This record gives sequence, structure tokens and C-alpha cells, in this order.
Amino acid sequence: MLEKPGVPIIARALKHTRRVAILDGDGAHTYGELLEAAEQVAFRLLGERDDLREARVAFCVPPGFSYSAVQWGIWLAGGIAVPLFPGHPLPEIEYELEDTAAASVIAHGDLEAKLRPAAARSRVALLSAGDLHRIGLPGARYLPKIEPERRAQILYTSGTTSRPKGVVTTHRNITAQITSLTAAWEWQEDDRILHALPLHHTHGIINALGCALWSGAACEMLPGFDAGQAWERFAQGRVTLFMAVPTMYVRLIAAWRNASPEKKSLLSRACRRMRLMVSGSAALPVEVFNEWQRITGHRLLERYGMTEIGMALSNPLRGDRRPGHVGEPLPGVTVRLVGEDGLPVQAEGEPGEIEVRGDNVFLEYWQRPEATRAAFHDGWFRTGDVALLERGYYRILGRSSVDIIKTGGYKVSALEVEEVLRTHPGIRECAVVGVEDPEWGERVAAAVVLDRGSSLSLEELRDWAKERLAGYKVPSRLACLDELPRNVLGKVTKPELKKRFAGEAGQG
Ligand code: MLC
Ligand code: AMP
Repeated sequence: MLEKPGVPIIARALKHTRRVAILDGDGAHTYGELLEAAEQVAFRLLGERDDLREARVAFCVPPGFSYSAVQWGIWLAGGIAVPLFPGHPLPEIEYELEDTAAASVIAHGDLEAKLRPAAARSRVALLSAGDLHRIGLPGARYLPKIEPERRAQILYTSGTTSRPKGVVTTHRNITAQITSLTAAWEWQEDDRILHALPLHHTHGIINALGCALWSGAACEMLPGFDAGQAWERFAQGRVTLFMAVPTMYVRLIAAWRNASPEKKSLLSRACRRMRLMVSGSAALPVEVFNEWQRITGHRLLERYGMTEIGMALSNPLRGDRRPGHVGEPLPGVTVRLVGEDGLPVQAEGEPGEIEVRGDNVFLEYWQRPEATRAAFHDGWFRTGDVALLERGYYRILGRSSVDIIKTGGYKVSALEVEEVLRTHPGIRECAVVGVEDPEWGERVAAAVVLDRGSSLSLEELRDWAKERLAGYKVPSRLACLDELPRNVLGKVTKPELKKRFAGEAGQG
């Protein structure tokens, strides 16, 4: 067993080796087993080397024990972990392999076959997750010293540039993000979280998995989100915590409504035994907050965060959780609002852009010094979100860019989708906008001008786009127009397009 790993979350696991860390389709796995498996991964990744020295190691592993064993193994060996989403089409995966110049990519089970062509094209070594964490190599071999400033992880996030940027966090950043949340929400080792979030974004990686493992708690992982399955797990009565995006609460409410009266009351009672249910990654509609309270008795705790900063603002664990608001700064996080004149906003009720400072804030965009510089203002990270203070709590008003869409909690760049749509053989021009939607928050909507004689249905567009873009980036609304609305300067007027789609709600 490892002596004293330099990665804080891993070092803490030594304190509770016999406790259950992860529950997945294969059963329960203890912290001791996780440590051993992670050590084996590290030894095999290192081979004859003494330190991966921040080599990027991508991994495509579904939620479960193997995911954490690989993540921890990469960290122990001194590498940078780059989690890939198993559901992404190959072009997205190849982009991340090439952008990070990954040294190797680790795939789990069937995903090995899926990744083989991408690994070959990107000239990246493909390794099997199962082989890596198989017990067998002798323990107590040398592992490198890991300083807090070492880069630990790269997560891809869409923004106002056409291609996603890699958000680099160090071990210090990750530790700060986790300790802020574990303190604010009083994580305990007897907590058990139901984890149904994707594991290539900060919500699933840090808030749910990271906080659980930091605390010696148990993380029960589902392969993905399914409302019926989540309700069944709540009904078993062992889960104490749940975290989700608003779309998931909308679906849970719909599933509850479809249940029989007896089942409804059983499910509602089960939720009352839980200690905390959290919503984030997108605005939680007040109706959803109210309906959830009616069904379960829980006032959802809404918090606000971003890949670059982890979590920044939160309603309190104890105290007033105010619907439509995201509360106050979390421990160790400093927040200010800045007006259009670049100066901090002084008065309550005055809107400004949220700027954030603290150890929680990321180091850089991977290999994009210009973008990194532009993201900071006097040492403060500029979120691009506009908010105001109302009776001491922050309320999010919206984003400063019309080109960023949030759908089902995923951030999508309109520019990125447009760039891909423009490569469609029948599309002459296009513009992509987010259109409000009660289930998704926003939907990706595309307005296109087709070449003369071409035709395009939504289904055809989706089939074509799914091979090139992640499912959540693929437009689910389509309008074929004679021309795009433009202003006198020739720029597409996106607000006008949004209105047009909103007026046609429900028409595909
Ligand atoms: C899936 N689809 C989406 C979508 N997710 N379309 C729009 N927006 C999305 N988010 C597509 C699928 O490709 C599919 O297409 C169709 O919609 C229906 O799929 P589904 O099976 O019904 O949806 P599902 O796969 O269940 O996904 C819904 C979801 C998922 C809510 C579970 O969107 C999700 O996991 N969201 C969480 C995202 C997240 O973790 N964000 C955190 C980012 S970090 P077809 O044609 O195949 O049927 C961050 C910071 C912070 O934001 O503050 O936390
Ligand atoms: P991402 O870049 O995927 O990490 O998404 C971060 C963005 O999600 C933020 O910049 C916000 O726009 C949005 N977001 C996160 N939490 C909330 C919330 N509680 N309310 C409104 N928007 C949110």
C-alpha cells in the first residue's frame, strides 16, 4: 500500500481503507482497493520512467471504480488527467487527443474498439483500463513527488471561440474546489451520494465524485441518468445526497407524476430521509423548485459554478434557500460584480459581470496564452455571467454572450455548431441560437439558408451532425429560411432569430 501520496485526495483515502468508496454495476469497492488499483495504474503508466512530468493521459472510462482508479493512477504517476466522454463521436475525441497532444489514451472494455481509429489517426498509444489496474505488480515502488502547483486535469469547455478550450486545473485548484464544498455542505464519511452525472465535466468530477472521495463517503454510480432508476435508488433509502442539473429534476418530477398513488407516497417518503439535494449548472426555474418541494419536502440547494472556477456561489446548507437566487460566495472564494465601465458595482440591485478570485480559479487554457490573458481582469477571472445582489444573495440575470447556449446543463458554443454546419454540402449560410425550453433550459436551434435545389429535414440534419458533434450540441430545432435576418452592418441579428424560434415553439 502507498506510503504517503502527494495528491491530497489520495492521501486522505489511507485514513479509511476499509470503507466503501464506490458502488457500481460490479458491486462495492473499498478505498483500500481503490488505492491498490490506482497504484498499479501508476506503475504501469510509468514503466521505466520516474515521473510522467505532466504528460497528458486521456481516458475514456464509464462511471464506476475503473474511472477513479485510472484518474488517481494518472495523478500518482505525475500526469495530467484528460477525461473523455464515452458518448462523444470520434471527431470530438480526436480533437481533444490532438489539442492536448496526449501521450496515451486509456479505454475501458468495448470503448477500446471505438477509440482504436482515433488513437491511430492521432498517433496516441491506446491502453486498456482493465489491464492497467489489474493487481500484480509488486508495491512500494517509487512514485514521483507531486507538488500542489502541478497541473492535474484538463476539461474541455465551449466558449466564445469556435473550438472548445482545455481548462487546466492544478492539484491546488482541485483541492480548493473540493474543500470549499465539503465545508459548506458538511460532507461526512457516512454520506452516500447517488451519482448520475457525466464524468467529463466539473459538476460530476468535483462536486459529486471528488467531494465524496475526499470525505471518505460512498459514491453510488449509475451508468448515466435515468429518472426511473434514480427514483428506485432513492426508494432503497441508503442515499443521503443527490446532485443534478435542472433538466434531471424536470424528468424526475415527470416520472413521479406517472407513478401510482402508493408509489408516489413511497418515493416522496424516501426523499425525506435524504439530507441534501443540490441543483446547478444552469438556472433552476422557480416552478421546478416549488414542485420539488411539494413532492419531496426538499428545498433544492441551488449553487452557481463554472468549469474554470469550480463552484463560486451557493445557497446555504442551513438557512434560507431562496428560489431564483444562487446565494453567497463559498468558503475561500471571493466574488465581485463589475459594471460596463470596468469598475466594481457598489450598490445592491445594480447588475454587473461576476468576477472570481481564489485558489479555486483555474491556471490557464491549455496552450492558449492569449485566451487566458483575456479571461482575467486585474487578476480576477471574468465569468461572462451577469448578476445582481438582492437582499444579500446573488441572482443570475444571464450571460454577456448570445453565442453561449446552456442545454441540459451542457455549455454549447453557437459558433462551434455553425462552423460544423457550414461544412454540410447543402447549407449555404447558417446561424445558431439558444431557444428557451422548459425541459432543457435552452435548446440548440439552427436557422439555415440552403443551396438552390437542396432540401433538409431536422432528422437528416441531426443524423449528419451526430457524427461530427456531441449529442447535446446537435440542433433540435431547424428553420430553413430564404435569408438570415441581418442588421445594416450585415451581422446576423440573433435576438431576432431567437424570437422567431420562440414564436414557433413546438414545431420541430
Ligand atoms: C442529450 N441530448 C441533448 C442533451 N443531452 N440534447 C440537448 N441538450 C442536452 N443536454 C440529446 C441526445 O443526443 C438525444 O438525441 C436526445 O437529446 C435525447 O436524449 P435523452 O436520452 O433523452 O437525454 P439524456 O442522454 O438522458 O441526457 C439528458 C441529461 C444530459 C440531462 C441526462 O443532458 C446530462 O447528463 N446533462 C448534464 C450535463 C452536465 O453535467 N453539465 C455540467 C457542466 S459543468 P437522439 O437524437 O439520440 O435521441 C458546469 C459547471 C456547474 O456547468 O456549475 O456545474
Ligand atoms: P460550464 O462552462 O459548462 O462550466 O458552465 C458554466 C456556466 O453555467 C456558468 O457560466 C453559468 O452560465 C451556468 N450556470 C451554472 N450554474 C448556474 C446557476 N445556478 N444558474 C444559472 N446559470 C448557471
